Amino acid sequence: MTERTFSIIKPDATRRNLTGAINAVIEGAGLRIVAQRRVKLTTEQAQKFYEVHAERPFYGELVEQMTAEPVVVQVLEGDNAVAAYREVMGATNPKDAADGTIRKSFALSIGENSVHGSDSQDNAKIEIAQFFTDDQIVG
Ligand code: IDP
Repeated sequence: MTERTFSIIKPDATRRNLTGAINAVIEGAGLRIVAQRRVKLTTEQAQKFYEVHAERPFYGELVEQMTAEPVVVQVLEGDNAVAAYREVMGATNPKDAADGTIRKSFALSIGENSVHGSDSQDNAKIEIAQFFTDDQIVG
């Protein structure tokens, strides 16, 4: 089933000029980049995006990391895109990530782990709507 998911190429990756390398892995996995924009998140945007983690000890550090440098926000489209992207991203902690995944190849640590991907179709819709209007997504 064709669906869409939301992706962020995080500051640790944009800082190291890895946008193209990560996009090559995304496209190699059969996902199409149907919207993409480079943006510097405000503290308010990052806090809102990660508000489910507001009570976690790493929340402050996470918001700081996500606002330190520009990010690339994306909409990805493909068969079972949510699950397909989670698989190619790899585990949250790069030490646990499988070979060939984005996090295994590029992540620096559990916090600076190079990419975000929605964890459900419902969250994908919510996250996409935070950054893109329907007419900005060209499938
Ligand atoms: P996910 O990005 O694989 O879905 P989540 O558990 O939803 O993982 O966590 C969101 C983000 O919070 C992670 O991608 C990572 O950047 C950060 N994070 C998660 N756990 C830790 C931690 O234990 N220390 C520091 N940062 C963390």
